[in-house]
Amino acid sequence: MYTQAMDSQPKDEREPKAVRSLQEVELERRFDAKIDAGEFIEAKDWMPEHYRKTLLRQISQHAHSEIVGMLPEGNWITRAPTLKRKAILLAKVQDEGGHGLYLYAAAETLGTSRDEMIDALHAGKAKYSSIFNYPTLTWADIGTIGWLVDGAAIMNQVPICRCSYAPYARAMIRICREESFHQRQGFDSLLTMMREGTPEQRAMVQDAVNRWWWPSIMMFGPPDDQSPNSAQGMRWGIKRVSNDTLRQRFVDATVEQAKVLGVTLPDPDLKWNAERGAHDFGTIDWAEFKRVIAGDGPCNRERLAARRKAWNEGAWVREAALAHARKLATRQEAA
Ligand code: BYC
Repeated sequence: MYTQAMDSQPKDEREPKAVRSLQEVELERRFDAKIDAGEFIEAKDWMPEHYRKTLLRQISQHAHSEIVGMLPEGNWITRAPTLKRKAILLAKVQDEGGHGLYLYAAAETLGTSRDEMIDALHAGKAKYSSIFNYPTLTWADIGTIGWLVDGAAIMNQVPICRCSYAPYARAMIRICREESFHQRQGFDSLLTMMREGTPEQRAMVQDAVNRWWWPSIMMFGPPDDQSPNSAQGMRWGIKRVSNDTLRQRFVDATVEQAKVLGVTLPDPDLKWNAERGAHDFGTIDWAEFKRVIAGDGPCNRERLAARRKAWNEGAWVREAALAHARKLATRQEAA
């Protein structure tokens, strides 16, 4: 019989089950028909084990990315140049914490607890976005993250609002609304520096763009022909648009925005191709991408150490909240 319990799963999530009952074949046929009809799957609906595990993999990675993503920007909250920028940055980092929570909650509907996901992150077993393993060296990095990293995130995440798994799609609708504010505040911060700043500030923006451009376009994941999860993810409507198509859309949109800002994107091969109706761009260093997602990027160790420290130091808060909830429940029972 179908179960959502983790301990009954085959070790390799890409491995199809060898023997299936007739009942399971029929359930899968109905599931496929729902997907083909563009219907949503809810948490209580039957789903193939591989669908559940694929979603869990993607949503937990996404949740961890939001939480780890708070760190590079959080480093600058105490050093924001004005009260206005500090308030904006605080709000943005808090939003990211909220996005992580929506996403952990969506992943929990698939049968894995938040504690299990967090343990996997802290043990170095769970992935999070490559982009958060790069350092934030100057204030211009904060604007650049908003412009490029949140810009890439929106490009990737808007199609996920139509993901076939309804709890994830609902979480993404809320997240995307906030991401567009994140992107605009980043662009606005850079525009202020470029238009009203000193030559040193303008050079700082260009330097930040030089460092963040290539990691930002890596965020969309490996090229389509080297993306092992894409075909099945697209078949199931988890992924709606391919890695390379999203990357191309992002490059095309960003080139125009870079002109408004007055910065140069650090790619001598970037040029309009009239035949394709899109920009050609240079070769991405996929060896660097693989190193970073394997744990050997500039800040991987620092990021995980910061998360583990925050988790350990927050233990007393979790214990106090649980004790308080237990006390309230006892009082309510007695009343
Ligand atoms: N970093 O077969 P593929 C944010 C992995 S949050 C690390 O194409 P898939 C933000 C991939 O997981 C940004 N790993 O996979 C937050 C797979 O490994 P596994 C996060 C990556 O799932 C705060 C392998 O490479 N956004 O934007 O079909 C502030 C092969 O890839 C990356 C999301 O998570 C990467 N960049 O497609 C500001 C969105 N790329 O799992 C901003 C949701 C690939 O087989 N996720 N890998 O071991 C997705 O849309 C998809 O999961 C991906 C990858 C496009 C990322």
